[in-house]
Amino acid sequence: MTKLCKIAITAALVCLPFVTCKSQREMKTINEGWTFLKGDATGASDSVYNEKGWDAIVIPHTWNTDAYTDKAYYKGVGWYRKKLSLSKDWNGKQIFLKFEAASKAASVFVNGQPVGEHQGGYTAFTIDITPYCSFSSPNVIAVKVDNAREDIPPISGDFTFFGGIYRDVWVIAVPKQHFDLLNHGSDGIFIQTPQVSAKQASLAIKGTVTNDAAEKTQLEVKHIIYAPDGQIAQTLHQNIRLKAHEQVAFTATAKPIINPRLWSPESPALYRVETILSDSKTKKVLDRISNYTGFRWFRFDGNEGFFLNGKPYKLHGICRHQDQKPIGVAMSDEMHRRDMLLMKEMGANFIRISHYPQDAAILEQCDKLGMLVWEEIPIIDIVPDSVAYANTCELNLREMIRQHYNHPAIITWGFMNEILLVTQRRYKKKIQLKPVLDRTLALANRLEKALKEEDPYRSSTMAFHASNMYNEAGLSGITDVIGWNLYSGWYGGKLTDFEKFLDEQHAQHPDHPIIVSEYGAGSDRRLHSFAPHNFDFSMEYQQQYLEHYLPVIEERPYVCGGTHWNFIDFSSALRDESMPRINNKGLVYSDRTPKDVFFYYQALFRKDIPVLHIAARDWTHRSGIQNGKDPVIQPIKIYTNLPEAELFIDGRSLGKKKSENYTILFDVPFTAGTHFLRATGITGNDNRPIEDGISVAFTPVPDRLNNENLRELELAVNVGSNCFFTSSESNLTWLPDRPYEPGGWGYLDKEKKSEETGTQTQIENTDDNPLYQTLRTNLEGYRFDVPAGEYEVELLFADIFKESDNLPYQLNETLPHVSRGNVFNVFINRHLVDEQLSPGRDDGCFQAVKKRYIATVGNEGLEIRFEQLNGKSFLNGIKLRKL
Ligand code: GCB
Ligand code: CA
Repeated sequence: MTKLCKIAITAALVCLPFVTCKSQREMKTINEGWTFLKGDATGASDSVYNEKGWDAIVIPHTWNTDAYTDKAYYKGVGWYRKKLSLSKDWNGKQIFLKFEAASKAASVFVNGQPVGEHQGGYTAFTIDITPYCSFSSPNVIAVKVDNAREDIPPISGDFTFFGGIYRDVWVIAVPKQHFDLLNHGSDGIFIQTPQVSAKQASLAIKGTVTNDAAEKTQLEVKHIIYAPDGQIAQTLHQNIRLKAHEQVAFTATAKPIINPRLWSPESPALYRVETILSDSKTKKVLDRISNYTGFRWFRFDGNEGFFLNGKPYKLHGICRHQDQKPIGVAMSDEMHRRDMLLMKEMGANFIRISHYPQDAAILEQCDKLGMLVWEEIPIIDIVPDSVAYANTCELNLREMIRQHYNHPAIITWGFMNEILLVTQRRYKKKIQLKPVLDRTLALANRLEKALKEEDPYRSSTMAFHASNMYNEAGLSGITDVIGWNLYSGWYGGKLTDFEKFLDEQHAQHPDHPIIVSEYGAGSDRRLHSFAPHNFDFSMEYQQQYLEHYLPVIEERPYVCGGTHWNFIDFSSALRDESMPRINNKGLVYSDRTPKDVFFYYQALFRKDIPVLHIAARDWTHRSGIQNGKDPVIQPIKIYTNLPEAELFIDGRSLGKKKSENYTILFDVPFTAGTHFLRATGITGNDNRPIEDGISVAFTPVPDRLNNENLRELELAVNVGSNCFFTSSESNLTWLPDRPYEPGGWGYLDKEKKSEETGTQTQIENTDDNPLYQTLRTNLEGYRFDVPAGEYEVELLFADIFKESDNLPYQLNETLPHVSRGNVFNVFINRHLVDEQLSPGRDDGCFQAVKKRYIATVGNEGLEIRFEQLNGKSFLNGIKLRKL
């Protein structure tokens, strides 16, 4: 629901019980009863057209749920049609259609006539359709939408450019005299609060009145300012004369509001401004708009950080994309609101609405919940050599600002994200780079100017990647605030390079206010490690990474704050990695279930509630290698903002421990079976006991294999990886790889020639990507000291050795898979079981290949050996089962 809908409700309430609302603005959603065709079709805009083969759909709708499976998701044209009957009472009124978003471009037809066009997939647009309407028969609305346009941002980026009409569609009827509805998709009323202090606040209301009638008219504009408690604080009047078909702008300035209730994340007090248009003579109300506003002041400081209402504030932020698997961006307002509630619950006070303007429901929630906002338009990676593109950028920027102008939550507007990333990759030579830098700088300056023209009262922000070229090129001097997207310890470098970079930047440009506008690490619930490292996608590495980053941001006064990348696991069709098509840096999974690390943030961000969370939800079905009958010791982490906590397993205390950096680690002894973990603590303020509990199932894997423990065992090893991998298809856990020791099992590497390696490229033919993406090369073999008997041996292969660029995200189509000809013989206990095996040659590179062999074993144990014939030998996984 948008703010506009509330107006309709208010109007209805005010008019009860007289039921004479006719004269006022009426609006309703028209999301139902549409038909859709993926593709272009001649005649689809006509009023008479055979819709055979079209799908019946409702809005919100996207045609790109294919982006969760196909890298080459559909980009092109889609058509929507709907029959719309208009009430006879509306005859004589002005009729508008409002689309909250159609991605990327839309052409709208009413009864076969073109009525309007829009460029930009993330901003709303409104069209006056009055001259084309019929009040006696249904009107045919046809909309052609196109998400392939390259003259409209975004044209590059690590997310899916979903196509479709994916936000609400409204029909609006107003009397001939009304507030301007055609101002860049805004509601035409702009509220400013240029000067605010604890003592007093100024408030001005700007707008435009339109007379669509053929007669002159005399009107009155009244503004009623309601305090947060609902009491009228002030009423302002203005008289306006309009000639036939005239538009007149107005400004109303309120008397200073004394001792205003301030808006803040802790106390988001909202004032409401009702703007009413009525006929001076008859006093009949013609139009009415209601807007929330709030009083706050803020500043970004290069040395001291961010201040709100005079107080220093760390911006505890997150970035948010707008999709949810499997429905894509066709999300309901309730779903958007749920996300905001979750972020608030986590304790965030800031959101970077990235990389594009989002649903009105989001902004409305930001105001109400007290979430400061940076909102931006999607100019990403590179500026193309296109005048049309630059023009659309400016249009979309102005639209965003006008549409969301009245939200007190918004403190800064943004444009451009990592705009030199692809620029640098594509143009290596200075002579090639120069024209691109020139046009990037020109566009940035143009947008900054437009931004300040639109809104002199808010800041501007750009987000950069870790390159000094932004300083050298002069880009960092343009906006008020600089965002650094920093991934040291993820895409490369060490974790500590993060603070090094920040401190260097600050020393170089102490006057630049800095936000850490992105930082994050991928995580996949199927992967766990006690020795995590970057790019292993283990839940544990993400935790380790964030546990390093967050204190760095907290402890540096000059850092205004950070916006974690990303709140959700989101759709990025071009991305491969452990979960192809998904960027899994979320603090919550796609379905919004929090990851354990969510509670690290909550523990750190929230001072108002006790947080005590056993961080084992991401891994409730564990396994580990057991020596004899000894319990298996595994670390269990607690996230808490309490000074200390106690952990129990099956009622037995493991002691009390103090927290450090909002975490406590316990060594927990696990034996086979399901165990109950319980954590307890005492809150500091009121001495209240609190607790958390969770069941963990544990399946030990024997270190020494014998007839007894092999009976039910499926011994599976994730070769070449430090990670446990649990297949979501079979639930089987593949253990981290290890070297052979006499009496046990592991890989053979007498000459120390073998290497762990891996790829981020998707492996075809499997859902178990991470298992195949990690491997060991040049290994001699694998050995299991098993008793005599018959065994099934399974070997997993995927040849990953082809020319490939290891970009963080692939921006071009994948290169052809060229096998370099890795050929080897495979022996089991000296029997040649596979001669000249070459998974790459036979099945193609990046293909999962699974080979099973039956082996009869005597007293010598079981040994698999590889003999390299050409290139290298490799193994991605191994599994053993006694028959
Ligand atoms: C970035 C981009 C963002 C990506 C993110 C990532 O720097 O701004 O769009 O999704 O990194 O996960 O790589
Ligand atoms: Ca592996």
